[in-house]
Amino acid sequence: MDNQDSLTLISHHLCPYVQRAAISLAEKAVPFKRIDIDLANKPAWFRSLSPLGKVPLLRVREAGREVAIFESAVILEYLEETQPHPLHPQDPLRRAHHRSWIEFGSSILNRIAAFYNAPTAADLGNEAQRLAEMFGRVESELGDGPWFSGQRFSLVDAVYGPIFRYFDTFDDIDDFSVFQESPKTNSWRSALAGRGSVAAAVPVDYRARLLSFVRNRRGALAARIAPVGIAS
Ligand SMILES: N[C@@H](CCC(=O)N[C@@H](CS)C(=O)NCC(=O)O)C(=O)O
Repeated sequence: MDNQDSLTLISHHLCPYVQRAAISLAEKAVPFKRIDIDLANKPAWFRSLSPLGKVPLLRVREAGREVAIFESAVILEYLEETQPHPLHPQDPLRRAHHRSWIEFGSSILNRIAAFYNAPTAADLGNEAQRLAEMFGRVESELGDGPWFSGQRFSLVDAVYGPIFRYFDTFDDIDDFSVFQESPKTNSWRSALAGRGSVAAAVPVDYRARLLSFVRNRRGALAARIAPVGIAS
C-alpha cells in the first residue's frame, strides 16, 4: 500500500486549516487522497471518525491499523515526523518561534471570522483595523523574504498562504486597507499566492464559494458585495 492509499485528508473546499495540511503534503510531495465534505450536513461516517466534528482530519492507514488524526497543528507535526522535506527549522529555538507564529496565524483566522461576521459597518471597520494591527505585528517579524524566514519555505508559510488568500476576495469587495502599513507582509502575500502548493490547496471555484459563504453570513461585508449579474 502506498501513501496514496494510506493518507486521506478529510476536508472542506474553503477551510484554511485544511489548506495548511494540503500545502504541507504538496511541499513534501506526499501523495494523498482528499475528500471534501459538506460541513452543514456532516456525513455519519465523518461524525463517527471525528470527535470534534471538524476538518481537517487525516485518516492514516498503516500496518493493518487505521488512526484518525485531528487538529491541523497535530497533523502538521505528524507529517513533519513521518514524511521527507522538513518544513520546520532544525534549531529548537527557531522551531518554537515558528510554532508561535503559527499560533498567531490561528488567532488571525479568528479575527477574519469576526470580520466577515461583523453585523454593522462600524464593526466591520473596527475588525479591519484589528486585522491591520495584527499584520503590523507580523510585519515586524519579516526580513527580506521571499518567505517568512528567508529563502526556505516553512510551515509558517503554509499557514499564512490560506490567511492571505481571503484578502484576494475581500479586496474585490472593497478597500479595507488591511496591508497599507505592512509592505513586507504584502510582498510575502504575493509570493505565497504564486507558490504552486498554495494555489493548488483550493478548488478553482474558491472565490465564488467564498463569496457565497460571506453572503450567507448576512453581515456588513455581505452587504457590500455587488449583486450577482452586476459584479464583473
Ligand atoms: N483548531 C482546528 C480548527 C478547525 C476548524 O475550525 N475547522 C472548521 C472548518 S474551517 C470546521 O470543521 N468546522 C465545523 C464545525 O465546527 O462544526 C484545527 O486547527 O484543525
